[in-house]
Amino acid sequence: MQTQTVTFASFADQRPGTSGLRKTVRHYQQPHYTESFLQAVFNTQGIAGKTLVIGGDGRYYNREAIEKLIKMAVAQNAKRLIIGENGLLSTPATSHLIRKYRADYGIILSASHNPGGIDGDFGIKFNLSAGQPAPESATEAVYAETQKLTQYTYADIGLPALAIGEYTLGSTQLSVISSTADYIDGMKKLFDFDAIKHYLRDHKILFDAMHAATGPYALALFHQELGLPENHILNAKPLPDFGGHHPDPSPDTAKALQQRMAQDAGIVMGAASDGDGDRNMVCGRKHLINPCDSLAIIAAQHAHIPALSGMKGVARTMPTSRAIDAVAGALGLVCYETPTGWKFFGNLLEDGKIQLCGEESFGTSGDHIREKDGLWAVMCWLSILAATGETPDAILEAHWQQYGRHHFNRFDFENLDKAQAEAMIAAFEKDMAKMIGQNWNGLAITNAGQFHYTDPTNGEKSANQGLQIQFGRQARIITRLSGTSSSGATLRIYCEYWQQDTGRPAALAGTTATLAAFAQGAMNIAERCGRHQPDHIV
Ligand code: G16
Repeated sequence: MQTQTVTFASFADQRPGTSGLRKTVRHYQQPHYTESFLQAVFNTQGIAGKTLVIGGDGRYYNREAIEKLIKMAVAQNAKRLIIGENGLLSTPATSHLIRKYRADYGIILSASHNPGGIDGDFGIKFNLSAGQPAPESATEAVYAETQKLTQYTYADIGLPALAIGEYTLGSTQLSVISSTADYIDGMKKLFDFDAIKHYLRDHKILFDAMHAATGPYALALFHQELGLPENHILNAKPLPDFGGHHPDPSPDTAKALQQRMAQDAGIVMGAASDGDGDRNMVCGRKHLINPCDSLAIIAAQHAHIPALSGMKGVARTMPTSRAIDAVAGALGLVCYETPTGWKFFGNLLEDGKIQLCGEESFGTSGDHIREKDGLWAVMCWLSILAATGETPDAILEAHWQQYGRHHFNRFDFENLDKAQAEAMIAAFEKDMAKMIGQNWNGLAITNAGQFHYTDPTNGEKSANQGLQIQFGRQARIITRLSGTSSSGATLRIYCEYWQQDTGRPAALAGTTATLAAFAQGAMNIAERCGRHQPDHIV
């Protein structure tokens, strides 16, 4: 086997964000850019003698990146590469496979919910041996490595088509496996398939795979295993540009789902997932189930979900509404609050402190893997529906009645000038201390400042994870800059307002929108960043 060593000038911009290194496809296509990041992962995690799981969400540039990865890993004597058929693996399936095959680590080629195609985004993230997203210590080590890296080696060989089979390349075993089989087997151990199958005989759901990684999994699970008619799974074929759509489950993007639900009154629940299958959106006929409420309801109803039997602890990210805290309080569960980023749940799950976790950005999962898992969340909902015979709307409304409603919305300002946005956040932080004790619209500000996190399992500290203004248990405003945008800066403002009696108008008219307007004014977004309105309200 011939190997080639390539020398290049190191890159300064390869610091991973909330979830891996996300850049535009064209940025990744620069000579040596992809290889530099991969080599930095190899150098910090090791490659000779290692077993890796490799998969991607099927987006544009996936195949090229996988081929580069294989050639580099072979030249550098990886022991075994486990790859999904045609290079396709959802993020939750990758986490499952890393655990199942006791791999040393995994590499996922995905920019998750970001748009795809040649003008879209690409991303690389890596997960450690328990299947969890690399923590900050590991991603910072990769970043430091990229700053000095000037060389990589690859094998000058032809590669087999990524069809299921075992191949030998140099001293590396290449195992191309079914993308779905192991994952579906795992699901069988977590849920009562017979009960759900029985329920789906008389009740129909609709699932939108958004032409992304989840399509083959949804067909295998809902159609082949659970008997849902095939035409109830929309956009099931993974496409490099996601069919020109934005693979981010939300009422704005899952249009096909909404149209079909409007046409067919027999559909009780709609669901969708994102580019790499880790996010989920669930809706009834009347309500979108806000992800914060969905998490709280899964916790409240966990007795109906075999995967969550014996649940002791739960966690949410800091911006996620406190709906789950109310449930945890009532059920005697411990509830943890982490920074944004699934990676922060990893140690809590690994340590057995939590069995359920989730976040506002449409992420929910349990302790079966170390990633969020869109299909798992849908299976939780199906378990609840099958056990109670209720509709999602009825379950949501009954939940609000019992625990009060935590109104929640996120207001996103996209593509801001990065320097301006950072200066605005810094100036706002300075002003915040003065806010404590002030009254606004009848609400007292009880706390204001940065959120810092100390991991309770190992004492690792993560500072400056977002600014929050607290109005006791009544309301919260949180703001931070996104760590997943590929260009400029995205400012997120998360607003939560708790209303105990949902039968009456809320005491704060406009609830979350009024809170957002307050934050916009306090931060002076119009003057500092030239924006008057958010681009998206989720
Ligand atoms: C990732 C993280 C999530 C986070 C989301 C948005 O998800 O795993 O924890 O909520 O990004 O992060 P940000 O607010 O920094 O943009 P995914 O599905 O994109 O990998």
